[in-house]
Amino acid sequence: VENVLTVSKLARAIGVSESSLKRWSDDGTLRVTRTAGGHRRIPLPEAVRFIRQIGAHVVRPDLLGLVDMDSTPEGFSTRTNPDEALYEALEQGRAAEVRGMIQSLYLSGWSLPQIFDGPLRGAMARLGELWLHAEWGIVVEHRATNIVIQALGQLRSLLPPHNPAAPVAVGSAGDQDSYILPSLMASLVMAEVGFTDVNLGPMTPTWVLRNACAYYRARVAWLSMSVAAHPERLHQDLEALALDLGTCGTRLVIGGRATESIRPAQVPGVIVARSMGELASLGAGLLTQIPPHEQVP
Ligand code: B12
Repeated sequence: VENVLTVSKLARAIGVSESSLKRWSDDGTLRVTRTAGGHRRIPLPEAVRFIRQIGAHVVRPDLLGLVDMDSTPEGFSTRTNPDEALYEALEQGRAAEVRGMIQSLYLSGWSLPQIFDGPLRGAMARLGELWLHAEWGIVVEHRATNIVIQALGQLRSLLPPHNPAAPVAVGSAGDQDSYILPSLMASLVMAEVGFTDVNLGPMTPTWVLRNACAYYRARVAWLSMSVAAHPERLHQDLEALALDLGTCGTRLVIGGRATESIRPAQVPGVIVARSMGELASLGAGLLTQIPPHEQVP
């Protein structure tokens, strides 16, 4: 069911008066829809956009339906460095708290790349050290990965409404690559930039990615590379993929921890990015290059 708010609910959620919200609605800062009877309604993603824009502080997240935010520690999103709290919650498997923390960062104005390249990447890298010292570390990293998947799924419901006419970006991780999070993050980043994102996920052979790009007439393809078990073969695969995608007008962006091991600089037609932040900038740049008649208004 779509989460749609009344003015009174949103006002109480962020601790402002209903009349202020109505003023913001009248000057266009808050975009409302109207019921048949003329009452203002605010879809949750618009409420989220508005909260981020004016820097509002959410005092009653439950009224927005974001109940997990109630389990985040007091003052979490306003701390300059939430890395430690996020790491601890992930390490101890406190799923609701992690989901709430991620929502809280997003609502307080962090961009998706800031969350992904910062606290999330940092926490996962630290968790990755644990198995070297104790077997339990393997439980922790599996559990943490799945908690982050939940958090990312929730984030999607907070993104601005998707325009079905937006150009498509398709992506995956390679056929030997079981890592779920990097491609999932790339997908959300492309969605936030304004693409229709299609994530094929881990263990995807390059020919499958190529077929999907052709089917969707993708403008952009991303390939996440966390594992390069056979760098030579991967290098060749990438060359062939870049060539094929080039002929159908799809730009190929690659990134991930294993990128360097395949000498990407020597593969023509491949754009290398080091972070989700770089992917977002590239994506935004590529969107502006789309011919005006194909652009979404
Ligand atoms: C979770 C995890 C696993 C899980 C994965 C679950 C899953 N299905 O996703 C499981 C348990 C399966 C696993 C298995 C293994 N793992 Co592991 N794993 C991790 C861990 C802890 C987190 C990975 C993760 O999701 N990180 C979060 C992502 C988002 O971070 P990221 O990859 O750095 O991505 C960022 C950038 O690279 C970039 N980026 C990524 N992709 C892309 C794509 C594009 C287009 C762009 C622009 C940018 C970009 O943006 C991201 C955000 O900033 C890492 C630690 C770490 N450093 O990450 C170890 C780690 C990667 N694993 C490691 C190892 C050794 C293994 C195993 C070999 C263990 C074993 N003995 O079996 C196996 C091998 C699996 C395989 N097939 O290769 C080592 C690798 C060491 C090395 N030098 O290669 C690490 C570093 C842990 C460690 N310190 O020892 N692992």
